[in-house]
Amino acid sequence: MANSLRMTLAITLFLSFACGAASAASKNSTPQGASGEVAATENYVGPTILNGGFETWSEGDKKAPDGWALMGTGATIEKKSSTHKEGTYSAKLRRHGATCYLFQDIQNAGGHNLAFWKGRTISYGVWIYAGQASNARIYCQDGVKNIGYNFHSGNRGWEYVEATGTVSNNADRVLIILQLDIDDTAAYFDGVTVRV
Ligand SMILES: [Ca+2]
Repeated sequence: MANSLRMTLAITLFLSFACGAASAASKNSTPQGASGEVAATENYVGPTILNGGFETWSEGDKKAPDGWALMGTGATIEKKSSTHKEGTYSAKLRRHGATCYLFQDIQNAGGHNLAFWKGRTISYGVWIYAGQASNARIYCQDGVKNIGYNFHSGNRGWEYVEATGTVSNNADRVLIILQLDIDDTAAYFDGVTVRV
């Protein structure tokens, strides 16, 4: 009986050690999938926004790009290659009579959910080309409040406009919003990023 007990203990200890070693190995490596994508690990956050570079327009060149929604009476959106900052295309947003918005709820981007974002401080930004000050901006709305914003200076050039904020603990959305406020103008947007 005593020998049997000792054997069971030895096997248990061996298994715990082996599992611990395997666990430690997985934490310290970044395994590559067949497609070359980095598999999820403890420290890997994954994509935080979809089509942030406005390269994909499955619905057409004058419909909201994939992952994004357009809102605002009279607003137009257009895929543009003539003026872009990254990749091949940008999104040209034009206001006509009412404040307009191009927005994306990023709560499920990269397989995340609201729990991932709540209480998390994020930095987000976008390249904007605009010709009027205090008109084109980026901000984040979490259903409780706006968490940060920033405007383009209006200098008729590309500027990286960014802001930082902390998502509310009772947030019910995480909207990244590109907006044209006040005047009927147009602006180009490209390369939206969200860092956590
Ligand atoms: Ca682009």
